[in-house]
Amino acid sequence: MSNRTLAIIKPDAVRKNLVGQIITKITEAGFKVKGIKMTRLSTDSAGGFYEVHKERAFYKELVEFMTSGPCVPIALEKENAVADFRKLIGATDPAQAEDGTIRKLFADSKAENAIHGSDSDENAAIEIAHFFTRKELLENYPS
Ligand code: FUP
Repeated sequence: MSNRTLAIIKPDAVRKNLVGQIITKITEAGFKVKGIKMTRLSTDSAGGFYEVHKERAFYKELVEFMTSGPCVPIALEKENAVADFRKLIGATDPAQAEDGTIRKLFADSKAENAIHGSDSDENAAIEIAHFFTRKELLENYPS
């Protein structure tokens, strides 16, 4: 699973009709789409996804936001995917993000920051499995 990462185009960006522009940025940066869907997370699913932040003050607000509308999870492949994707999306707080990054271009705040990217190869594998079965990934489609 190294060379893979999970992106989520978050509900704020879906509401703002930015799905196409964000996917274009991702593919222009050399990432290949291996799996993609639109889904609305349940409270259980969003809570589980962000389990590591359970004790944080922003957790409840984070789960409410992530369940507030549909999001678009995308399994991506590229050499050095995790690090390169985090560079492409920029800092958590868009005010701190570098020019040209997806969060700088499209995010409004630290809480509603347009896009998620896995932070390690191990988490990428876990997060891809959170959204996609093996059969839903490109290489497993019948040719
Ligand atoms: P990132 O890896 O950049 O997505 O950031 P974190 O894993 O630290 O945080 C996950 C999500 O929690 C962020 F995308 C937005 C939310 N968050 C807040 O709402 N407030 C904070 O102070 C930090 C994170």
